[in-house]
Amino acid sequence: MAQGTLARYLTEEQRDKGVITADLKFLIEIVSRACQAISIAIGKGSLGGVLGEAGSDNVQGEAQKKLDVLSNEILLDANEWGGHLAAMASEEMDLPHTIPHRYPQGEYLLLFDPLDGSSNIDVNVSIGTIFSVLKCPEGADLSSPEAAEAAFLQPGTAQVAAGYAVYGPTTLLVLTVGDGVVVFTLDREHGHFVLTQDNVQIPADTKEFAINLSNQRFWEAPVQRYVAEMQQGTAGPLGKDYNMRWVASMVADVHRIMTRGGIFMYPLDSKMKDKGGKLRLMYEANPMAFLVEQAGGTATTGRQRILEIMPNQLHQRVPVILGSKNEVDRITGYHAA
Ligand code: P6P
Repeated sequence: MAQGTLARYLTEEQRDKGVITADLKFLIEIVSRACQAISIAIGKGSLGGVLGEAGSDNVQGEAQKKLDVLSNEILLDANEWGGHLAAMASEEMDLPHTIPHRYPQGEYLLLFDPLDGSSNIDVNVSIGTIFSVLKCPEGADLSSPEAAEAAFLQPGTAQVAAGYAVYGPTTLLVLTVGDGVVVFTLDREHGHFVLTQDNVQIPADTKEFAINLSNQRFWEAPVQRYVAEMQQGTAGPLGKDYNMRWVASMVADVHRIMTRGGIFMYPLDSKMKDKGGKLRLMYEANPMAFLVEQAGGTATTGRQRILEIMPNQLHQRVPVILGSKNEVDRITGYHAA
C-alpha cells in the first residue's frame, strides 16, 4: 500500500490518473484542513468552552450545540475564498451559502453536515463531519441563496466526491473520488492526514446490525420481519446469531461497517412517515451511499437505490438501509415481497 499523505493521494488521482481536477484536489484538501480544525476544537471539550447548547435551533428545529455552530463556521470560512466553489449547503443553514462577490466563483457545490451525531458531543462519544461534492450546473442561478437551492437538487449519482471525518480515539478521514474508498489517519504531530488504508471493501455478509430498537413499534412489516429473524439467531431462518450496535452517530456506525461489515438501518416509520424519514438525503444519505457502494456495499431506502433519488428539496429526509450487500439485498427484497 502506497504510504503517503492526503496530498500525495490527491496528486496521484489528479496528475497520474486524471480522476479529479486540480480544483477538486484543492477543495478536498481545504475540507480536510477544516476537519483538522474541528478535531482540535472537539478535543478541547470543556477546556475550550465548546460544549453545551448554542441557544439556537437549526433548520431541522433541533437545538444546536456550540460545536455544531462552530464546525459550520469553520467549514464556511475555510472554503468561501478559494475560488473552487459556486456555493455551499449545510444541515445547519436553511438556505445555501453563496460565494461573496469579493471572491471568485468555482465549478463545485459543497454540501455538509458539519457535526453529525452532536447529541453525543457532551457525553464524549465519537461524532463526525460528512461532506458531498457536486458540480454546479452550467448557467445555474446563484444570484441569491433562495435561487441557488435549485443547483443542488441533483441525484447522488452526480457526486464527484464524498467523505467523512470521524472524531474518535483517532481522527480519520474516509474519502472517495469515485475510484474506491481510502482511509487517512490524522498525524497530529505533523498536522497532516496519512494514508492508512486503501481499497476499503465491505464484507458481503455480516452478523452485526445497527438500528434504534426503541422505534420498533413504529416500523413497517418488512423491517419488523427482518429484525425479528436476526433476533431468532441460529434457531431462526437466517441460521446465525447476530450482534447489535447503535452509537446514534451515523458516522461512527457507518465507519464500523466500512471497517468490518454490518447493516445500518434508519427505516421509514409511522412516527416520521410525513417527514419521509429521519436522515437527510443530500448531506448524510447520499455521501454515505456513495462511499458504501464504492466499497462494494449497497444502500437503499428499502424500496430504491439511494443514489438514484431525484431530490425535490435541499433538506429532504429519506429512509436509509446500507452496508453488507447480501443483508441489504435481503431486507430490500422483503420490501418488494
Ligand atoms: P436517534 C444524529 O442526530 C443522527 O442524525 C445520526 O447521526 C444518527 O444515526 C441518528 O440521528 C440517531 O437517531 O433517533 O437514534 O437519536
